[in-house]
Amino acid sequence: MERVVILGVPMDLGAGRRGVDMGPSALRYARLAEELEALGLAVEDLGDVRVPVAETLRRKGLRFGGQNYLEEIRQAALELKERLRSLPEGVFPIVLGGDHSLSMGSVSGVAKEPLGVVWVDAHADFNTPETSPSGNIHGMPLAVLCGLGHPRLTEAFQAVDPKRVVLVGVRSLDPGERRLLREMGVTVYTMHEVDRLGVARIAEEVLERLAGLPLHVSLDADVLDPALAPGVGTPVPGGLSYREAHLLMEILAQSGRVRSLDLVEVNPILDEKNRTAEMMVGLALSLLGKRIL
Ligand code: B3U
Ligand code: MN
Ligand code: MN
Repeated sequence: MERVVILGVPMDLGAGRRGVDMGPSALRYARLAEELEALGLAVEDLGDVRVPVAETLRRKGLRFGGQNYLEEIRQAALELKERLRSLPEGVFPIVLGGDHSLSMGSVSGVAKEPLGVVWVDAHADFNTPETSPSGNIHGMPLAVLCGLGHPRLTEAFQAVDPKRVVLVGVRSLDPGERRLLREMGVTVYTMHEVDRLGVARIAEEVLERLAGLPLHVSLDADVLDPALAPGVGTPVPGGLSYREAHLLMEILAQSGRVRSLDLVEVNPILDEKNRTAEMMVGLALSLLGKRIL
């Protein structure tokens, strides 16, 4: 039986607004562990990584957001990295966020060997402190993983070859990000390609481009259409439909190469009756092999 480990990161310090720190609770409340067990998987919930409470960090003159909490975010992501490093071989970790800056820790934690990263997101999270319009660190983790950004972050978390990174579902890019993505040779499937090619073709191409590599999937709830997933901090219209998102997960699952998953950016304060968390749990199940027939 495949073993799954759940690890929460109740962190919103990288985001521009409060609330995604409650994401791990919402995903657990949406019965993630129970539903995985119903699939026949052995599930262990290891609880949460320690993250400082924003209210206790408030310092004179420093507002929430931006790069004010860079050291605190670094520390939480480092703890996540170490905990993932110490997991036994063959366990499938699911990391619950939390804002997307935690993926600096998740991807570098699972990247003991070369791996492919499938970053499913409305945004590219490829800003650096120089290109970022907001300064928010959840807009930077993929750049950091590829070696670009604040040295305090890149020295701890650089872990992937940008040629082995694929973005899917993108529809909001900052000008500097667009340039960096091109320069680094990251493959980007925007919503334009989703509409033109369809998710099935894109999923096949992703598997082909990352051929032979184990895969990490980093799933940002804001890739989904906001009508379907209103519980996110930075909604962008025109996202993936229910069927597109599930089909993408199902085809990736069929490859048998997915080794780890992040479920991030669920904001229960902005959600309606936990439907965004429930949607994310459904997608995790599809990625872990749930079939209709
Ligand atoms: N690109 C913008 C917006 C953003 C990125 N990631 C999220 N929002 N969730 C930025 O702030 O870097
Ligand atoms: Mn993101
Ligand atoms: Mn996003």
